[in-house]
Amino acid sequence: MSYYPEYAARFQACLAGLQGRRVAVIGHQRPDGDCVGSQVALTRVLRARGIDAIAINPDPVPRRIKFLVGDTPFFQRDQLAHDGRVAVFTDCADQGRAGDRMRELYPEAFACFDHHISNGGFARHNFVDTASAATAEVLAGFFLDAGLPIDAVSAQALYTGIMTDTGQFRFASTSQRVFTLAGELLARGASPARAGQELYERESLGKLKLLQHFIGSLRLECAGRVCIGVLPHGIFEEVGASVEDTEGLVDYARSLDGVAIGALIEERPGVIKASLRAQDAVYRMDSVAAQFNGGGHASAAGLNWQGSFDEFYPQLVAAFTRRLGEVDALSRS
Ligand SMILES: [Mn+2]
Repeated sequence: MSYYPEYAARFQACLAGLQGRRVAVIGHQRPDGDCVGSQVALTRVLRARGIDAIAINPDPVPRRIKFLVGDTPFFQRDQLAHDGRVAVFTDCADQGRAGDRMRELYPEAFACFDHHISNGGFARHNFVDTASAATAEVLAGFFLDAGLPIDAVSAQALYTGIMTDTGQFRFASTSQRVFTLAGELLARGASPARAGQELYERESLGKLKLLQHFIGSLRLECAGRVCIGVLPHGIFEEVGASVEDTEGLVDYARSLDGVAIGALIEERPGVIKASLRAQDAVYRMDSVAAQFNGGGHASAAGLNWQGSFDEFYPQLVAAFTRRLGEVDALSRS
């Protein structure tokens, strides 16, 4: 059984290129389960081959996914000075996703493992499989294809990455390969119960209050096909939540019956951050986000935009209106 035969030779060449080098496995800002899970597993697999690898993130590992790290050497950007390591990126659509300060430390990207449609191939060795649900899925398949041992910590990390990026095995990207690989990871020590408990049964009161506020802010646009919620500046302090508590909120906007696109807008001083989620890849959230300097997947994308909420909101609704019109035209033709 081979999961990613088309990448096997190039993956071996990449591994050979890392042998004897010191490696930094780098994830993106505001890391999620797929990012951290992929970093943990890749770092451990490289270390098992005698490679001096460590994982580095621009932001702290969120509370609920800390359990994935185990005894993996995992650092935050500011804990490290320039150390001449070879940079390998996971789950980053572009080098900027890891932040400008990371680029100062690691200007050259040796390799990148990813599944974002907006990834243009910024590394020397690019492994970007946009048909995959998660970077953790790509890595699990690569490791199994190459016969590399996956220990229990890595199995849990990869399983959790797949679980979170598939929306708990619900999204359209949830393929037969996803389930087969998940089964292989269970056989190597991953616990679905542990992942479910840590991710979904440990909410903070602040998170639920943030959710309450977000639900209260929801408004329907585009004849009920778009639902948008807003987190105003200062809300995190007001309810006692942290930035990482926004994870999953946008799914509530999309979950309304009849809604094709859900959005979360976060107001910050001078900057608007937005997360866009569509019911179907046909809506191309990555290209809507790109109109505001963002990117991501066809059904899940994000952006950071310089400006005020009052400038941004009508432009976003207009972009959604245009996109819905294009999709309607496609389905008529
Ligand atoms: Mn991912």
